[in-house]
Amino acid sequence: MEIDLRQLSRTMAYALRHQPASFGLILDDEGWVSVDLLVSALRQHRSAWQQLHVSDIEQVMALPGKKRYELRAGRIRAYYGHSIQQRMRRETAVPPARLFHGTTPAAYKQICQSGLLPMGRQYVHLSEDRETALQVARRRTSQPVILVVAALDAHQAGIQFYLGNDSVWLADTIPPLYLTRQ
Ligand code: HQG
Repeated sequence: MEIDLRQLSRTMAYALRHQPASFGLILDDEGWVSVDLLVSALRQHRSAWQQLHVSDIEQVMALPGKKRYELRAGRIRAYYGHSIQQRMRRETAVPPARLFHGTTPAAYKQICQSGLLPMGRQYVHLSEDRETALQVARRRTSQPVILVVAALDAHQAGIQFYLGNDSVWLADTIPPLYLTRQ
């Protein structure tokens, strides 16, 4: 049976970002898990996936668009997006001068008060370019609000930034002082 790769990608996100325990998986402190164990868990998850193979996961990873998963030396992890309680350790890095965050008008009002918070995830998610931030915001609103983050200034003031993937950065809470609406 043909495997729906988008559905597979969504389920991989549940297993690798949100609910590993419900797939019988334990992530290490950087989010890695054996890809063979993930394949076994996914085979049991859906009857249409009984023949699932690691090549299907590789096809998900080769889909155009966001790079969500990293597969290396027999292990796989999500680059970003985690919501499980166990905090995933990410590599810290010096950010570029400016990063972007796309949000909704309602969230923006809150953000002006309390800054950018991780909310349901472990880290604040930032984009390298404005266009990506716009797409992130459009998931939730037809009236995107784009914030420019003075990332290097924030970093120099002691706020940690972490590598996500090539275009997504992760950070701890960012106070309003470093945010400008564009
Ligand atoms: C907002 C997707 C109220 C924040 C995307 C956002 C991204 C506040 C929402 C990745 C707030 C959290 C992450 C505050 C922030 N008060 N609201 N103080 N601070 N917010 O989904 O950045 O498709 O957890 O603006 O492309 O939207 O899943 O974060 O609107 O890269 O791979 O709270 O998820 O990638 O929402 O998206 P999210 P996000 P995937």
